[in-house]
Amino acid sequence: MSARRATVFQGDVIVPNRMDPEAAGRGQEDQAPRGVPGVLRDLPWELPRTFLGMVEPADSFEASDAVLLPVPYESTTSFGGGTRRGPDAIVHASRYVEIYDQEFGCEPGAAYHVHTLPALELTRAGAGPAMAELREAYDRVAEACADRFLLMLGGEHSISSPAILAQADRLAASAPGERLSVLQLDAHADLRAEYEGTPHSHASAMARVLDRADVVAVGLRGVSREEVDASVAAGGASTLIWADEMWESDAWMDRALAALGPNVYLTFDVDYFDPSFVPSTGTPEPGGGEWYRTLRFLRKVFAERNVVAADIVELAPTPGLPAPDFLVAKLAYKLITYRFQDRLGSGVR
Ligand SMILES: [Mn+2]
Repeated sequence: MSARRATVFQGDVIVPNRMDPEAAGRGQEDQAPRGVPGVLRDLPWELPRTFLGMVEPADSFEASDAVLLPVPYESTTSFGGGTRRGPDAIVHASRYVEIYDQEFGCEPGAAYHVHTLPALELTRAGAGPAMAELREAYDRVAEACADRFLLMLGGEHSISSPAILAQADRLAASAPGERLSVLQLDAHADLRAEYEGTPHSHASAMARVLDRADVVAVGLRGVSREEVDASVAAGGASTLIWADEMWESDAWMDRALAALGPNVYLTFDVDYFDPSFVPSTGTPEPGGGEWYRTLRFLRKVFAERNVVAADIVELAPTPGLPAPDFLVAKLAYKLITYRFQDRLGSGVR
């Protein structure tokens, strides 16, 4: 797997470095984009529409260490819409993320292979049928993935519940008695019993899983009284870590880690970030997480726990504003890198 090199990212206009002999489609035997005959392989083709713009071999899924599942589902977003376009924006922006990572002093994208699945188009017959359809699809994808790292890209946060319940069932089948922990990075608790008449709302995503998994929510700052009551009633199954306590010290990191069991599902709602970092989301709340401290925490979580699967949800791309898309693409790259950090060097720069 060879990594692609420097690219230029200029507002909405994206200019791959066409002079780079290592860029995809630049005449190397194994670098022709899929479907392009050998005699045309040295034309200046765009980067493949895959995560990180990597050329996918014919046996891409079998050869993969991580699998991306785009689920552009949107129906219950309450304030601003547009999460339907999230997965596409993430994959698109990821093609221009620098492969070299100074945190590890290497090119992690060359140490593992990521397979990008096509997007799942869920039924529009209503939230209930759509979530049932997702559960069935997710079960089959997770089964096919076996121990590959499955990262789902949303879409709105309601898609997390079927995925979490599927992973809770998989854990229970392989390790009877083990309870899954959910690490939720989010401005919102999503613990409403139902919202706007449906129990399948993005605002109820975690209420759906509380009786099957412990939920540790980090970065909260837009929470209702009812949700605080639901958390108290859930006892040890629900841990709330407020955004304002995260500003005071890093003690919250240990508190969050201590509340997580050995097997963790990570659900990352991008409204966790301060809107100065990610304004492109349906329900932006001031006072959220920032980049480096969040990465430090995530690296610890992946080092100290078995992260069985993850999702990134609620990116609603803003036309003409590529920075949030780029941030979330880089976040996805970081998550996969942290998952495989054991394979990488000592991190010497
Ligand atoms: Mn949220």
